[in-house]
Amino acid sequence: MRKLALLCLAAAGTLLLAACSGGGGTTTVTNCSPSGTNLSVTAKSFVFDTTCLAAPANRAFTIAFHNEDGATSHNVSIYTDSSARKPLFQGKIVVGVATERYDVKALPAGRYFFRCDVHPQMNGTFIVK
Ligand SMILES: [Cu+2]
Repeated sequence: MRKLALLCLAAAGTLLLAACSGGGGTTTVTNCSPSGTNLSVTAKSFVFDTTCLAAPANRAFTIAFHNEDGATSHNVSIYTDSSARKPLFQGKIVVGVATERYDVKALPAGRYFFRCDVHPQMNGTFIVK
């Protein structure tokens, strides 16, 4: 009986550790693959629901951008890299809960960067391939 209780404690400890190192469930994904030309991303509680977006190379695509933060401005912009100096696309800023469909021109294959211009800490990898 005592042995079982100890085992359970150990298991609980491991779970707790796993939860801590996982950063509360938000993992940074830096690799993903395109599946069609209709992309979608949601901003909620000042984070995007993904840290990786992907689009097919040399084809125009759309991004359905959902802002779920009331009275808050967000957008999605794509830059050549994380310095955010050279924009490839800058999405219209969406204020409050709304959805905006962005039309993005075809991009050559590459590994780019996306972010919210209002909150640069909201960002991720943008893959075109
Ligand atoms: Cu934002």
